[in-house]
Amino acid sequence: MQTVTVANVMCGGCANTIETSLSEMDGVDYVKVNVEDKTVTLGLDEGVMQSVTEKLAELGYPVQ
Ligand SMILES: [Cu+2]
Repeated sequence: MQTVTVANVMCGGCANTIETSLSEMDGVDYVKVNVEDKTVTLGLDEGVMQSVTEKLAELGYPVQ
């Protein structure tokens, strides 16, 4: 598991968007957003972090 801090997470809707989008990606085994801390905890296969980072930016929640 690894945790990243992301910008712009404001509410449960943001959390849903992130969790739904990332969990559909290949190699993402676990994704949990903490709205209060603006963090995303991830369980990823090797080498998937780059595409997850790109997806988060695309969704409007860039990794800090
Ligand atoms: Cu929101």
